[in-house]
Amino acid sequence: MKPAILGGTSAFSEKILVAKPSIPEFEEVHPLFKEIFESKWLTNHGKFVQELEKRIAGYIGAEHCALVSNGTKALELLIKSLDLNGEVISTPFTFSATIHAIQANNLKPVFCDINPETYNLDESKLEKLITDKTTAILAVNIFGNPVEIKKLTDIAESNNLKLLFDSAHAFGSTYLDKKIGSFGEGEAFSFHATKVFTTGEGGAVTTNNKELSEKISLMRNFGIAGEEEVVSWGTNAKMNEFSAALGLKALEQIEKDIEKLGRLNQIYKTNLEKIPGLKFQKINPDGKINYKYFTVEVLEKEFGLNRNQLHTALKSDNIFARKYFYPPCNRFPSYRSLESALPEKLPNTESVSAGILSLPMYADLKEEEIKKICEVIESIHLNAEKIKKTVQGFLK
Ligand code: T4K
Repeated sequence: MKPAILGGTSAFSEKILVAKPSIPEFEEVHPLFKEIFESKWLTNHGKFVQELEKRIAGYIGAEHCALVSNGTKALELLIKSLDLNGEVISTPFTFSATIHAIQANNLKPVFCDINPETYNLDESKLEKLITDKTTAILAVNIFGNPVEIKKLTDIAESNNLKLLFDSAHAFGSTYLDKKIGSFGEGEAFSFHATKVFTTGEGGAVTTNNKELSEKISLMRNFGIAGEEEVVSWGTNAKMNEFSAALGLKALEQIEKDIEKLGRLNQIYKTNLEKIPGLKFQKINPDGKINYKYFTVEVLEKEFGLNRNQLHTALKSDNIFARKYFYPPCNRFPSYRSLESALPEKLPNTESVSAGILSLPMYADLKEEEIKKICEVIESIHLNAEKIKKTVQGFLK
């Protein structure tokens, strides 16, 4: 196989994108949508939102679930509900929303470096960052990989800090045989189109803390407790009925999807592990992931090309991988002046972020398509020298 970047025929006639939503058949959601059209009840904590909250809490094994309009609002409201002040320690190797949510609450993010194998917060570096201003740790289960929850809980407890989780990627993942979603003070999920379980746009905070959940439920609806009662600060972060209806049907297929993604993950691994210079994320041995992301770290010396060159070469073959997450949040203009944002202090974040590539992964992806993607990657590796010359000049 000749890579398309060197003039070969493109491996795919149509674009293979990094994600594609896994949604039920239209016929399955149609009766629910019809009911919404007939009842004309579209939003404001309708019947489908209430039902989905119950079902998600049941699926996760958390006592409470508050649905919201997206994962960013879930994070913002979770943080807000804890009445924090000062500094919150988190990871720079995440989607922008994690750190923006800290900033949106007028708190100062403090970046802690990641473990270079798991890509999660390195808890052994965390304690040194705790000051008398620290009030919370916001850990991210990156690519669905559970963080060291037990160790983080111990650190949080012994330092009197709140522990909360950005579990946007981790719906359906488990830690010590328990679903992610009921650890710490609370966990924030995203149900965006790119996630393993989607409501189009959507999100949730799950928790075992009744008071917290009630607070969030109020805040997502302007703080309104009754017709003439606004009891707290609030915003509009409500989920609508169409999203909830879609979610009710999507939830029925989640375990099947995770099983399928697990098989696809294995096919990627089997076909890629023989290629030098591709490193895989190490999964927490106490956890199980939902397999929604498949990432490789490109080690330039062994692979022959760097991540950017591979990313460009794949595009010629109609494979649209993504650099999740590059640049890391510590390099964003809003955060780079922070003392903890200095790249020298975050060597693992910097190197993982420079080498990481998310390959296409979704339940509808066919096994043959994955095998073909792997063949393309192998042929790119075998032609690395020629490709390097071709892309030189327009890529670092
Ligand atoms: N915390 C973490 C750790 C997160 O990763 C995220 C979101 C959040 C918090 C915040 O949750 P939300 O507020 O978003 O609910 C995407 C998503 O927009 C974002 O939800 C996600 N993380 C992030 C990792 O990825 P982009 O800018 O890469 O998305 P986009 O539009 O380029 O889509 C990626 C691919 O998905 C496309 O190539 C095609 C496919 N796609 C996308 C959409 C929107 C579809 O097939 N259908 C669609 O409707 O950010």
